[in-house]
Amino acid sequence: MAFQISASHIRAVSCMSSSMPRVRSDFQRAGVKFKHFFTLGGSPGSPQFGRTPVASPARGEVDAAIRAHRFSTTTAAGAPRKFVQANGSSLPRGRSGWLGKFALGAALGASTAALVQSFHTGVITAMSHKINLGSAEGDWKETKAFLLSLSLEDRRPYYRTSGSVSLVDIPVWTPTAGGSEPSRYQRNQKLDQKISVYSGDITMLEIDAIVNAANKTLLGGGGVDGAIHRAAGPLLKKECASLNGCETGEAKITCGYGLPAKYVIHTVGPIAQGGVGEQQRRALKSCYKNSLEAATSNAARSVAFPCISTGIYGYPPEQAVHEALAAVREFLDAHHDKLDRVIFCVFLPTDKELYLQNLPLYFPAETTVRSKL
Ligand code: AR6
Repeated sequence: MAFQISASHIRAVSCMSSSMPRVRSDFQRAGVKFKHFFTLGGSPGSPQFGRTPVASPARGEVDAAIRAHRFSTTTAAGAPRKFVQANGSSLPRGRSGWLGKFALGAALGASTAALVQSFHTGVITAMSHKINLGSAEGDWKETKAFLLSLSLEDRRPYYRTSGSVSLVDIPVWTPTAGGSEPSRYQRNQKLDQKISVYSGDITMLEIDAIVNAANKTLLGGGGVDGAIHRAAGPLLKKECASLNGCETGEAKITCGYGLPAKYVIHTVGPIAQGGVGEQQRRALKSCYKNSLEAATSNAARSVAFPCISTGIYGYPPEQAVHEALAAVREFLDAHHDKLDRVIFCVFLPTDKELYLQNLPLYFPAETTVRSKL
């Protein structure tokens, strides 16, 4: 099945609309060439359908697709919500749909913005046919650029997880009066709405960034690292392979690919099986601080942490919790305007207890001032 938009199609449409010169210049400003040619291989239902362009769009055209998508100032009533599933199954609205929309829009004298929207929707649709997050064959750079150009809603059809948990469904932690120990920090009201403790699988979180407790190779492993790589799909490993590893305490950021999280921040915790000394403590705190720095420098406003180093790397959880809470508190004190939410994602009930017990030491409730009278 072949599909072509050529200058003659555009000319035909231009006869019907006096606004066409403006449309043409808008397209050109958006970086869209007038002789786009998308020929998609396979037939609907076949594994090749839409994934093997006979004439693959050049990189510049992919960039144009992304620029065109960003160019839009409307939120496209009627824009496709679901193009293609991450497993490659097909979509409710096809190429003929957008061509029809394009021609009809022109015939009815629709606004330039609506025409541009229809056009870029078509370009994005064509690009979406190339995305297969279950295969290691794809170009991770192209896929990353495409996924990061999408709105949250448009990215949802690409999730490879069986579900997702949205930020609005993760309750904010309510500061409570601490136990017998005095708080280590002053109350800071600006931070009260920014902390959550979430019990469950970090790969399900539909937030800006999740943190991975990785190893120095960044090529995957067991524990939470394995879970993240499985859910994201093989392109995550491809991008990780380009990063030249990561030192203990450092952090590097990648796309989330098939995850509901837009980004994955990979950090390498200290190995503490031989005991915890000052070096391990500092390295663990750096993991949290550097991960938050990676998040904020990529405009990620919601970040979830697993309990770094406390699994395979053997850091005692009852000590690790203090490094985690102190690092997050200190970062938020300095940069609270750059983050909306930091989520401590706990997998074990014992870790949940530890966080709930210790949070008041770092994020205290208002201290009750007793009257001396
Ligand atoms: N969601 C949230 N937390 C999880 C999940 C999950 N899906 N799975 C495990 N955890 P670990 P480490 C918790 O061992 O100690 C890997 O092989 C788990 O209960 O994943 O930093 C890497 O490649 C624990 O609380 O990470 C490294 O070689 C926490 O995640 C090495 O393990 C961290 O446990 C890193 O070891």
